[in-house]
Amino acid sequence: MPKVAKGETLVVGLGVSGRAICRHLARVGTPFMVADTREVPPGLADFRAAHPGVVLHCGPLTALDMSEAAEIVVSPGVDPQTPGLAEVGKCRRADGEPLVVGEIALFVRAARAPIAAITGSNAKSTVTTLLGEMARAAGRRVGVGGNLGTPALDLLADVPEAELYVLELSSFQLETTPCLGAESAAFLNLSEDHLDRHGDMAGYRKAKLAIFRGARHAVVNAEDRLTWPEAPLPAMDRFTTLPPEAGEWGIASRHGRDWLMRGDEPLIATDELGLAGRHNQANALAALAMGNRLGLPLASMYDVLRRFKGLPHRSESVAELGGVRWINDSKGTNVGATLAALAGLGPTLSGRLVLLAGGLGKGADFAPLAEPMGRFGREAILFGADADRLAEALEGSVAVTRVGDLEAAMRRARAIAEPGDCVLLSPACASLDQFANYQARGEAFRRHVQRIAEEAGHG
Ligand code: UMA
Ligand code: ADP
Repeated sequence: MPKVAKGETLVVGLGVSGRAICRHLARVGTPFMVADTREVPPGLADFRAAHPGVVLHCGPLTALDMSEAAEIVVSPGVDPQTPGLAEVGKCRRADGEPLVVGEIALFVRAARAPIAAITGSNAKSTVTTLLGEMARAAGRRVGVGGNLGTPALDLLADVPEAELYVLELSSFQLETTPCLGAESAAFLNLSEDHLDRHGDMAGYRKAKLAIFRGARHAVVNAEDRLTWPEAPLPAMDRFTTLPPEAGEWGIASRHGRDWLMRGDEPLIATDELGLAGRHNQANALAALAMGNRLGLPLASMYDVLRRFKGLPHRSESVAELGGVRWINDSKGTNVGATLAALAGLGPTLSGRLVLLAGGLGKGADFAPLAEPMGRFGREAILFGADADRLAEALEGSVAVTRVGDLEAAMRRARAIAEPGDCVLLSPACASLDQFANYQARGEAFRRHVQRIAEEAGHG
């Protein structure tokens, strides 16, 4: 049986993170070998070129003897319960640290600047990008990445003089991080996702709560107790979309305008924000609370909030045609994200929402969509693998039409939308039944809107 040599580190996975782990170990001079459960892992050619001579094992991990490995570093997509790994999951190294860790454990060991970390079922990328931009606007040398963009370990080399790291962290990454020690850690929200890996909501939440281990400051959602740490931390800020209590970050009306507030103090009017929707106002508040803790000046944070229009595919305004807004929220890949988009955009419209949804529902319960669709919806136009399950959940609350694909859904939307309405692609589902990924689905939406604009003579 092939064996990890005594004292060598084993890297599991040869995807984006796995290759970043290899680069890091090579830089710090730690001897390592690599394993991937797939016969032909995706990063093979890259790996061979970058690390000639490093041993690679492909296939089941049960066929590899790990008994003398100094450390095992698993990629986020690899379940620590995978046969072969599960058996060594409880082992400790001589220094008492767990034998099996993830890339973020290595990052914490090597980083020489404070870490601001963001997790949640939704809005991680938006808040991470906002906070990173705020730090940049304040003149800080900052490395921004993690689950989004650049893998965390690559930031150590890309931004060697960093004064701050802003990391988006998934439950998969947190599950294998023994102690993050963040200067500021935010847990934004919790809704069903990734239950196939974590078993149930309790397991999923537990993985995410690891963001608070060793943290000096927490940012949590006042409206969702499940985001709160179980043990007290040295400092904590709470955000809410309601009028805030003393010390909280929230939203309140003053002289006919809504304002982001800290306690009684108005900060910036919501109509000045580049981002649309109530859910994004919550995201802005979370970023402000973290930035404030990190000592970023309010003025430069407001500048960013005015100019940041959001990331592509997240409640992204694509066009306004004949009084109808077309919004691409293709990243709405779970029910929680679509609920936020409905509740965030619905109240801002003079007309109603035409929702385009469907795809792979990952076994989720769609019932919570019925109430906001009843309140704000004109029609739900459904396509893809789980259209029938969605229809079952929505019928009786709002008009429902089933079509074959996104393009047909958009033709139908164009026919029924009235001025003041918003056509919202927020599928509440993964895209993989009809598209390569959520980006391809969002690009298809954008292309069809462009065509509609040209036909209507707007283009
Ligand atoms: N895999 C195997 N065998 C292996 C190794 C991987 O079958 O030995 C499979 C995994 O089960 C998974 C796929 O390969 O289906 C990719 O896994 P990976 O760990 O190699 O993934 P990476 O390419 O390293 O990308 C990971 C994150 N992916 C996951 O967590 C699944 C990326 O997040 C992240 O950007 C990247 O590291 C850099 O840190 C993506 C993601 O979908 C965007 N994240 C999930 C989400 O946001 O919901 C958590
Ligand atoms: P993540 O990185 O966690 O997937 P993103 O910022 O990419 O988060 O946004 C993903 C989806 O979540 C988008 O469809 C977006 O509309 C939705 N979303 C944005 N803000 C919130 C929020 N505060 N609560 C719930 N969903 C949100």
